[in-house]
Amino acid sequence: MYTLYWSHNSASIAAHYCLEEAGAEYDTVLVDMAEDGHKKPEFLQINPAGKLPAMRLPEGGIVTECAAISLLIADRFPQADLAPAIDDPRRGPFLMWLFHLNNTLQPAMLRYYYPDRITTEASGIGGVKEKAKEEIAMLWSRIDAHLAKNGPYLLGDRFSAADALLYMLSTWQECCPETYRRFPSVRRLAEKVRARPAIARVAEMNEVGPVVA
Ligand SMILES: N[C@@H](CCC(=O)N[C@@H](CS)C(=O)NCC(=O)O)C(=O)O
Repeated sequence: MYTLYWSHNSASIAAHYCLEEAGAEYDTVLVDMAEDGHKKPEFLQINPAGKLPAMRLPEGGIVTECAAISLLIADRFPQADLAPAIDDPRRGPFLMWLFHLNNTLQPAMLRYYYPDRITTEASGIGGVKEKAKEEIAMLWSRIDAHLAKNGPYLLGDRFSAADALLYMLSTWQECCPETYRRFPSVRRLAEKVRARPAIARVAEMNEVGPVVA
């Protein structure tokens, strides 16, 4: 049995989407970020970084990082078709998008949400947030152009775990107001992903509403 440590609408949701899509046997432990559950000693024993998500494996041991968990689940449940196989020509683009989203877009978002980690100057906070917003919009516009040309999914007509991650990020809109109105191909992908029954179940549990412009 897998155990996912999660909090509403945090980065745990991408991992959660994959577990549910895969039909994996798993249970969940709510680590309520609104109550600083991720900074409590019980959780720090699970992930000393104090971040979500974390997942306990059936064989023991913990994996953190939402993209790593997504890829692990995709690899362990190949019948769910969450990732192209290792020798599939789309494997490279799949990894590229998964890493790009987790390693470039998501950190820009984290700079917006945690600006005090970027500067020691209180007066610099506003500038850090503005710069992060600019970068996020630029990254969405590149992704949108790719999807307009090659979509509806990141890999064309094939859904993958990278789309689930993209969908999660597209719902974090305080850092990019009106993402769906500004980036219609991102919106099209989000609508298709949100319509998947497994994704809808997890989205509802996380209180993520339907896609609206
Ligand atoms: N690179 C990590 C980032 C995880 C992360 O920053 N999660 C946020 C929630 S969305 C968190 O736990 N923040 C608490 C903190 O950084 O103190 C991942 O992709 O899983």
